[in-house]
Amino acid sequence: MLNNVLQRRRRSLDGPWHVIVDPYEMGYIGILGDRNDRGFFRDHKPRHSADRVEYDFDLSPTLVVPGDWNTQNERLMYYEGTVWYRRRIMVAADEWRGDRQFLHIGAANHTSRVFVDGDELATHSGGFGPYAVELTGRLDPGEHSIVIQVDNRRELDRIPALRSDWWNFGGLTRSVDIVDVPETFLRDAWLTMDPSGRVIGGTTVDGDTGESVRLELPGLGVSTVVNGQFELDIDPGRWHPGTPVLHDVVWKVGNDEVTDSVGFRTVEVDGTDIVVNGEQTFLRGISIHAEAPSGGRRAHGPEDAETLLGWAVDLGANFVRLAHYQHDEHMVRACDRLGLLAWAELPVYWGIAFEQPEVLAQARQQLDELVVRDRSRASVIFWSVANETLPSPERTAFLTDLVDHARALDPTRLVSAALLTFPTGSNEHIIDDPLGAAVDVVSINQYLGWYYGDRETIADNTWRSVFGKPIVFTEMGGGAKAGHHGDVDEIWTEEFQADLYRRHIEMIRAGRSGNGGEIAGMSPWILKDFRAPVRVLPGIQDGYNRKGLVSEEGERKLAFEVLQSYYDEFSD
Ligand code: GCB
Repeated sequence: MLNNVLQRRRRSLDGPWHVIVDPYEMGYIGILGDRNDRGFFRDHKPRHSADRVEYDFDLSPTLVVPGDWNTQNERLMYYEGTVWYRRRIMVAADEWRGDRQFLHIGAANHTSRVFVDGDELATHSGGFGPYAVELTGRLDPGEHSIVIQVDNRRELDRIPALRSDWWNFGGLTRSVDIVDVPETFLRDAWLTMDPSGRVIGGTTVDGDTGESVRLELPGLGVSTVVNGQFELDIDPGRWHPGTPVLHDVVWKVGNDEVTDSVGFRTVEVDGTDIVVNGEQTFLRGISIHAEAPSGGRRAHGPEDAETLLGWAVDLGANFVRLAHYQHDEHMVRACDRLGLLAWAELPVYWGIAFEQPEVLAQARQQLDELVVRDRSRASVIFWSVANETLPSPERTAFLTDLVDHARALDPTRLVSAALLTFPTGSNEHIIDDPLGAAVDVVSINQYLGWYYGDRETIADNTWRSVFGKPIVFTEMGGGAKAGHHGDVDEIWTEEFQADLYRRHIEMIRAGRSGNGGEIAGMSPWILKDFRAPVRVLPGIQDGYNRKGLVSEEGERKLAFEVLQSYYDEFSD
């Protein structure tokens, strides 16, 4: 674990890497089982005319990092397996200012192994979490080989598992850097506000743990020594959705210094209300996948984040659901700047092997990485541990464990999971999924008028839970192909989708918390059309889930305006 990486001195390894596609994984075991000679991670190449080396990174094609491999090479669009990435770096005599270096990988989907100069150093599971590998002592002046094996196979015991309604983009999908730090440095340093308005924080020092940590918030006149978990006696102005206030923060230990920009707000639940900074706040949201504003590739970096979230701001949203996995750190940092509340989620999605303890360990590890990376972000108000999981004793025990784990890591935020709902044959819906007892907010995905139920009578539906907690519709909606116009009854037209939104909004208006109901927010499905191999209808879907309010190239559909005019009714 190494957080605040974007604020640190680092050498970027972004750009082209040579790659070898290896569906049979021979590069790991060696063609004769002689991995130490012939494994690709050795980064050899034929050096003379009789040399028996059967691979050569230098002559192999390149892929750009960060980026998925699927959209960079047509032949890899559907590829699921191993790709070997190789980058050679020249280290100058005066390259490093610090004593220690770490290779930091923003995300590698799904399982990856790191090799430096032929030595295997680390394995990491989980396609959306960051990790760091210490390279201290390995990067002396001269040339070095960095090889990363990335494998995106879908497996029953992975998270996510075998099926999902999004593209299984493989590769080094986020930035790769070498982070340069002093002998003693801050692995982790965070600040946040708890529901009672206390500013709390924590630090983890690596190196000389006897060194004291200084925390400065110059704008608030704070300069103090802190250690481990602490509380600050200050009353900062509040970060609020729509009016975000961020404070400069400086952390120092020994020769290490790292900066941050942090906002403070409270979030809690009061009966069926969600309360932010003491104000009942209806979540006017939209769900977002990590797919770029254009080109149908995996999103990464600050520009993609600004564009996607800019659309959410135009929509009048105060909330975004970052579905269905951990998004890029740039997304939550942009939410902080733009004043958007955010829901952060783990890819515990359809068909997880809940009975396997190793799978639970993997989920906990992904949760650790997410919380450690993002717990200073005022925008993030939810940790979501799952999406659409079929109730069973094993599933509820597994997810309750994760809920408890999230609270133990961070007691200041709300914990939830997007629950499945089923057609009931009636307009009255009572949510009694046992997981509702464990979470703070009962979040549900429902597709009235799309997968089931009568479109004309959507507005007559009522929603309650047996838990007396806020209900948030984490999904609702339906598909339309941008530019496809027709009658409201004609499926896939923009008119049909817009009508669906109008009717859902009518239902939500009547069922809102504070208005006789329990609905405290919504994040319809979804901002933008996104790639999904299960969406095969020719001429309409062509490999895209069409429930976006904008097309895969950003053209707005009619439903965008429908939702926008509802969100415009809110005065804040
Ligand atoms: C869902 C899933 C989401 C799908 C969506 C759909 O319930 O949570 O991942 O993409 O429905 O379009 O069916």
